Amino acid sequence: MTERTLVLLKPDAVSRGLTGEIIGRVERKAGWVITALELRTLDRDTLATHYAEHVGRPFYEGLVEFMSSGPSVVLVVEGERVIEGMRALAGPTDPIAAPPGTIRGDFGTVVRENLIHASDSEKSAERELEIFFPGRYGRD
Ligand code: IDP
Ligand code: MG
Repeated sequence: MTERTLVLLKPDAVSRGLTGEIIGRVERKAGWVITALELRTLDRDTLATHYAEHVGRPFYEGLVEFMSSGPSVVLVVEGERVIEGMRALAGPTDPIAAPPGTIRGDFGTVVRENLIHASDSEKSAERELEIFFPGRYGRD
């Protein structure tokens, strides 16, 4: 089934010069298409909405500090089972537990600076696309 997902290449991926490497992996998945791509520094309000489920958790302040510390690359990716597929490409949240071959497993060490965000469900994708591109992807 063709789907659409919201992907963020986090500030560590941008500052370490890994965006080309990561975008290349997305582009090489057959049939997947990048339909939006933008360098954007995320503000606290946007992050509070995006990470609403984590507000108040012990790691939340550090997460927002990190996520607003420099530009991210905001992407929309479309294609066959792309929501599940992007999560698989990214790997589990903890980069040390993430298998080699995944983006987090290949390039990360600490949980906070794990390089990439990808929507975790159809519902999250719809919600997050509206946060980052309001009005653009409303129900057809
Ligand atoms: P996900 O990005 O794999 O969906 P979530 O649990 O939704 O993981 O957490 C969102 C982000 O918050 C993670 O990608 C990571 O950057 C950060 N994070 C999650 N748990 C921790 C933690 O225990 N310490 C520090 N940062 C964390
Ligand atoms: Mg999550």
